[in-house]
Amino acid sequence: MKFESLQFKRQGAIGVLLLDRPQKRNALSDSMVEEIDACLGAIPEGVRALVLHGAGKHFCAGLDLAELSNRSAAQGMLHSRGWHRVFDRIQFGRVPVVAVLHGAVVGGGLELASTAHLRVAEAGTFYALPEGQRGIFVGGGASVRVPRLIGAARMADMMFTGRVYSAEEGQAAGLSTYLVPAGKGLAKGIELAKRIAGNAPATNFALMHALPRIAELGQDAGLLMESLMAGIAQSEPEAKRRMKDFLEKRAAKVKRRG
Ligand code: 1HE
Repeated sequence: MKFESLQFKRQGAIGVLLLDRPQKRNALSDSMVEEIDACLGAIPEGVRALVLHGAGKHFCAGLDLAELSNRSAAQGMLHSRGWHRVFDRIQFGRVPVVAVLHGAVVGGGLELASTAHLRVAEAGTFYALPEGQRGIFVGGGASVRVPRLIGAARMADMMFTGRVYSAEEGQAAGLSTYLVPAGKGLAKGIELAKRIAGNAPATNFALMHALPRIAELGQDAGLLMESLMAGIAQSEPEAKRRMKDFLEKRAAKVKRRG
């Protein structure tokens, strides 16, 4: 796959997608968002997990502000809906995505990061939603996805005051679930993606497509949907094989850490 502002590389069952516009801090131009869409549509069949990271000093500086210029309200709404479509395709696509974050993860960059299923942050990562200071509002799904990670109150604080979260604060608040030393993010992301790629497909499907929906449901409907998903997953031959492997002492036990 050949792109202007992205690079896609395959490493066996893992795809590695690099935002590759470092001279503009990987700011998301319209063409770059279109390329992300095209890349998602062309993920090779055997790829079972994706790592998303950024070239240069930062993960992503958000919307390309040079393209914001003279949009009408209607054009702005359509533009935002375009991001929603592509970002939904990441969150509810075929393969789980691990985002590896470093440097700035700001504005649309945080919106992009929050579509991923796991976030690994390097020391030195910082998070902000400067839309508040730029006189605009988020438009790439942040008001839906970011409160689910850190709560609406923290997101509102970021936008009201321009508050910047450090890597450590982001980890404590829930923006990332892994915090690693600077320069170690990609290796950690690939390690996690390999682990994810080794899961049964039905389990990954349930985690990507059922869990976030169940989490939004009331108890009755949520529990019913859980039962449906559980019944489907456990009836897969892959699940039966894995259970048999454990019972016949061929599978690893859960081990205490350290
Ligand atoms: C950009 C952008 C951009 C950098 N659009 N060109 N996002 C923001 O408000 C964040 C704006 N960016 C920054 O605060 C800083 O650039 C960074 C903290 C990300 C990086 O700082 P630094 O010192 O490494 O780089 P720089 O010198 O500021 O930028 C290098 C070049 O990238 C420079 O261009 P040049 O031609 O002068 O070399 C910058 O203009 C350019 N650049 N960020 C366009 N974002 C769907 S709604 C989503 C709404 C949003 O995302 S709003 C938040 C936008």
